[in-house]
Amino acid sequence: MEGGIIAWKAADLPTKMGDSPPSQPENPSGVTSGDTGVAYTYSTSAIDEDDDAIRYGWDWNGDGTVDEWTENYYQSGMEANITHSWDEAGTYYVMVIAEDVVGEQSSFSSPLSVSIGNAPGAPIITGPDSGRARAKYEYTFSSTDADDDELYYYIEWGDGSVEDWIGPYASGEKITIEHKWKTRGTYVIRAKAKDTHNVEGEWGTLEVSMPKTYESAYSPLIKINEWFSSLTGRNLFPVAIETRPGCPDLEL
Ligand SMILES: [Ca+2]
Ligand SMILES: [Ca+2]
Ligand SMILES: [Ca+2]
Repeated sequence: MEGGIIAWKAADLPTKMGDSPPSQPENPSGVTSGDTGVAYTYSTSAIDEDDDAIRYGWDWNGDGTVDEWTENYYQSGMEANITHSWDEAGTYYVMVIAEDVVGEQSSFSSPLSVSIGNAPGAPIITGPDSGRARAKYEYTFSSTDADDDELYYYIEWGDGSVEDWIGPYASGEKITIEHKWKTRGTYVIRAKAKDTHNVEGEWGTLEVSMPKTYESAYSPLIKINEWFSSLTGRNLFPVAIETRPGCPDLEL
């Protein structure tokens, strides 16, 4: 509804007319996750230095254009409530602007992120929780989405490398990815999933420990040891060499 001073006066409400715009409204408060077709209440307030009455313009999709003005004007500083529902699943950024009775507008509030539709679950991560640096291991990731949406995964290996929103994969599908850590240490693998409506789920984690470096049977030191041992029947180095079949990948 178009309002402004005329509607305000027609309603026989007191008018004050200053030329200062209202303050930037308080960041919208209200639910941040919900379902399609359900009406949710959002609130805000702003202050007008001239004590002018204020109406609020709500941008329900974060594109910087007001989609709906409040029907009423509110006293400066008074909380204003409005309800809204979304028809489609997705992540929406809700912002609000204040306009006083003379049409002076504030800037937009900061956005409130609202997820509509079910978020995917935190991915379950399986794979070896300990091993050797420089050996390759396989990890599987899987998340399910209650809406059966297809999913993308964002995976951090804990060493600075990431898989950046790979997918889409079917909900519940197990995806397998190889990784190797270059240096010894303890790492936390973290993964989150988002659905095709950009609704993100929580992080899943798995801590892995790579306490030793994988040594190859072809390591130069081992070759020298073998040569020495073949000549003398003794080891040159007091080493316990383990080779791990299935981990043939080497960086020497
Ligand atoms: Ca004003
Ligand atoms: Ca808009
Ligand atoms: Ca979903």
